Amino acid sequence: MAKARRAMERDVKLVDVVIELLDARAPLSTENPDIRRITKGKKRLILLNKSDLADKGVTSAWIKRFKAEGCEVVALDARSNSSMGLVKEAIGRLAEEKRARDREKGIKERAVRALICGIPNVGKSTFINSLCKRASAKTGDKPGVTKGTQWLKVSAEFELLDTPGVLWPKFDDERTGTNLALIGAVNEEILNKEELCIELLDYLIKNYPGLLDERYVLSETEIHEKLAEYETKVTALGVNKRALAYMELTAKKRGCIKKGAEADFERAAKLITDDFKTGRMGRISLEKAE
Ligand SMILES: Nc1nc2c(ncn2[C@@H]2O[C@H](COP(=O)(O)OP(=O)(O)O)[C@@H](O)[C@H]2O)c(=O)[nH]1
Ligand SMILES: [Mg+2]
Repeated sequence: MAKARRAMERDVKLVDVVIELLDARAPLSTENPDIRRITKGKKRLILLNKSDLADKGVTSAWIKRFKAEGCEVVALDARSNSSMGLVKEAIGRLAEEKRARDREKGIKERAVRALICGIPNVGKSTFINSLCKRASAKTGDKPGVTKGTQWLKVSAEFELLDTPGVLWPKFDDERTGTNLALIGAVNEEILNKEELCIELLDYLIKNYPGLLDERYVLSETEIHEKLAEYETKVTALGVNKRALAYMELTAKKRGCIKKGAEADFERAAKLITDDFKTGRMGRISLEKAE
C-alpha cells in the first residue's frame, strides 16, 4: 500500500492532468482520500464510470457538484467508445492553461500527459482500452523521464502513463464498506451476505419506493401481511423487520426455499444483491450528491 502510494507520488510529477475513475453509483465510497491528497494542485478529470448502472438524475447532480469544485467531469460507460470524444475534449480544456503558458515562454508544444487512477475494479483497464482503441502503440522511454516509464499515445496531443495508479479504497465507516461490497469493488465474502442484503433493501425501500415490489412482483397485501407477521413475531430491537419481510417474500417468489418450506435467506440475499450489482434491478445510485 505504501509502495503504491509512493509510485503514485512519483508518477504524478510526470503528468499535467490526473484522471480519476469513480463508480457513478457511489462516488464518495470509491474516492480514495490519498489520491486526492497526492494529486493536489493538479488539474483533475473525474470520470463517473459505470454510469450505465447508476441513476441518471443522481449522476447529473454529482456532475454539478464536482464541477463546482473546479474539476472536469464526464459520466461514462468505459466499455463503449461513445464518450471518449467528451473525455478528450475535457482533457483539452484542462490542458489549455498550460499550453498557453508554454506558448508564451516559447516552449515547443508537447503532448499533454495524463495519469489514470482509481481503486481496483472501477474500470481503469477497460477505460484505457476504449480510449486507446486505435493508437495504443507504446511510445517508449522519453528523455528526462524516469527510466522505464511507458506512455500510451492516445493522439498527437495526448499521452497516457501506461500503468494506472491503484490504491485500495478506504473503509472510513460501515456505510462505505457496505457500498463497496454492493457494487463489487471489494470481495463481498468479507461481509455477511444477509446483512449486506438487509442494508441494500433498507436503502431501496427508503430511496426507490415501489422498485422492489415491481421487480419481485410483490403485492401490497402480501407486504402488509408479512410485515404484520414480523411485527408480532420479532420483538428484538434493532432488527430491520421491513427489510426482512421483503427478503422472505422475495425468497419465496424466487424459489429460494429450504427443506420444510422455509425461506432460504442466504440464497435470497445472493440473488437480490446480484440483481443490484449487475443492473438487473435497474439504474440505482447508492450515494446522492446532497
Ligand atoms: N457496466 C459497466 N461495467 C464496466 C464498466 N467499466 C468497466 N466495467 C466492468 O468492470 C469490471 C472491472 O473493470 P476493469 O477495467 O478490469 O477495472 P480495473 O481494476 O480498474 O482495471 C470488468 O468486468 C468490466 O467489464 C462500465 O462503464 N459499465
Ligand atoms: Mg486493471
